[in-house]
Amino acid sequence: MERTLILFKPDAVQRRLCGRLLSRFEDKGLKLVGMKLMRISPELAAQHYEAHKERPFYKGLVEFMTSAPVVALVFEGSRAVSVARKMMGATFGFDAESGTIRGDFGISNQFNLIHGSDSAESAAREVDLFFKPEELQEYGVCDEAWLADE
Ligand code: IDP
Ligand code: MG
Repeated sequence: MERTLILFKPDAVQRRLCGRLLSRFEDKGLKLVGMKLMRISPELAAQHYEAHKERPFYKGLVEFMTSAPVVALVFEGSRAVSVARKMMGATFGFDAESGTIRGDFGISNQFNLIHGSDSAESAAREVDLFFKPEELQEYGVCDEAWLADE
């Protein structure tokens, strides 16, 4: 079973979209194992986006991500990382397919509502950055056998 870190970015919280975004993940059958409303510090943003440090958009990205609260979530499920990435859609809202979160709710590039880990390795690193082990829940759900057949 795989885990992935999802962030509902400041624009999603400001636009009151969190409930609708969360519903999509619940509908898909991913299991919520961690969730909190939080403000990202500049230090955490720098760690999280370390790979983009040299990119021209980096400074604006850190300003955006620290500008207002986000919701951090951890979902667990079969192939959770790639399933969540498909649900998010392409990076830029104007480019993302309809039916995806970015494709359905936005048209901007920087303000693209959601972050999702891009590999199992990034997910492990990012879950660790955002959550203490005791903030993650291990529990069974009654329809698990019907949702994960491996
Ligand atoms: P991803 O979020 O789809 O994985 P990345 O390439 O990892 O996309 O970029 C991280 C974040 O940086 C994006 O979600 C977006 O908020 C921002 N970003 C990426 N490219 C640009 C750009 O060209 N202009 C402004 N912001 C960008
Ligand atoms: Mg990325």
